[in-house]
Amino acid sequence: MTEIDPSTRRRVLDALREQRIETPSWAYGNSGTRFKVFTQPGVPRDPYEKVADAATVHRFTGVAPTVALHVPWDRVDDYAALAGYAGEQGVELGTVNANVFQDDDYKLGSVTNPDPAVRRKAIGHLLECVDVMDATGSRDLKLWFSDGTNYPGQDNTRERQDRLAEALRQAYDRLTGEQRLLLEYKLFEPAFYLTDVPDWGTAYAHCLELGDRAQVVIDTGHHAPGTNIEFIVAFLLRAGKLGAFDFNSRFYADDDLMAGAADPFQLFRIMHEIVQADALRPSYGIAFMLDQCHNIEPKVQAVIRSVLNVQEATAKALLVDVAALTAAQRCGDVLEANAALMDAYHTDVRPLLRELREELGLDPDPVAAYKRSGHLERVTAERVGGQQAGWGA
Ligand code: PSV
Ligand code: MN
Ligand code: MN
Repeated sequence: MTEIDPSTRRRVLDALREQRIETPSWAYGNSGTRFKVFTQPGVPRDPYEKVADAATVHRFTGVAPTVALHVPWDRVDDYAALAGYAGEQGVELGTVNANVFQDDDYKLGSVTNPDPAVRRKAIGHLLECVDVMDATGSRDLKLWFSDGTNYPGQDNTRERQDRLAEALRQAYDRLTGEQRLLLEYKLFEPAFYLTDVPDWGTAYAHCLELGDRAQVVIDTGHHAPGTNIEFIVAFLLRAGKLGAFDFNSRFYADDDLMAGAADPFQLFRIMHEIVQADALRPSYGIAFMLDQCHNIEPKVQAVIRSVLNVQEATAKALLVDVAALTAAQRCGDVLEANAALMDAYHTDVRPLLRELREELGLDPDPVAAYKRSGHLERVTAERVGGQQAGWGA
């Protein structure tokens, strides 16, 4: 691509101004692998400090005005008060993520457990999460289940699907107003033989059964290597069933590395589907979230970098010459069609993004500005004994 013409520039800047990226509370806490959780200086000691870190990311990027909660990792006595605090900090509380994967009772599953008492407990937690949403004003309940089996014969696969459907129904029926249920799938882990919601097709089928306010979450780290994720995006968009993303990068499995770090071209291809469907604007309803853990890198800075990576992929997707692309597609010109995409992908959008930030009254280089701000030094002095994100807790 050569020069960006002024009207394209304006169109792209306007779309980018509207873009919203939600950051996860757990990205700010200490995290690690099953081998070691590393502690970092200045890490939040409670949900309030996680919200404060999310607000810091928003102050430097201008496009991350909400923070997702994970319950019970972010349990507080008064969620309305937490929401009030978030407002004072300049952000809002976003998606509520349920957690039915860290209790001894869930060894054989949570909502699909063969024991009805365990299922009741798990469903009780899902309903409690909707209570939290009522208090915080959150729109979305995000459900990911670690449920599955490790050995053939361990449990009855069809009955587990029935139990899952029953639990989802109870959670869905508890929603009111604009609230939505978002169902996330994952190929494997922690179950290794069979996972009860292993793929988008399973999630989609359950969401269809539930109704309009049930939609699918695509976590970019939850697929087999080589999966064409943008196809899934396109399919779900067409069906009106794409509710949210959990963006992150993977090299091997569910690595939870920074979005856009491992495969920025994949992120561009995903955002191209979104832009083509005019689904970027917040009013369309997709929640663009990050789901990441920063085990070895400074956390706030890494979240800022991830937000910028998503923004860069989006800017490139917005630059695709749709007229040229469509014309080439219609006449079967494979190479010109591909070139239309690649031209946009190869455009250096960093000057455009600097311009955007200047328009928004922000520093054009958020990472450098954050480093200069002294935030890390300040929280390191203030916060002693940071809280673990949840993993390995
Ligand atoms: C599961 O791997 C997952 O992607 C779900 O979204 C969880 O809520 C999250 O990770 C916890 O980090
Ligand atoms: Mn996820
Ligand atoms: Mn994951």
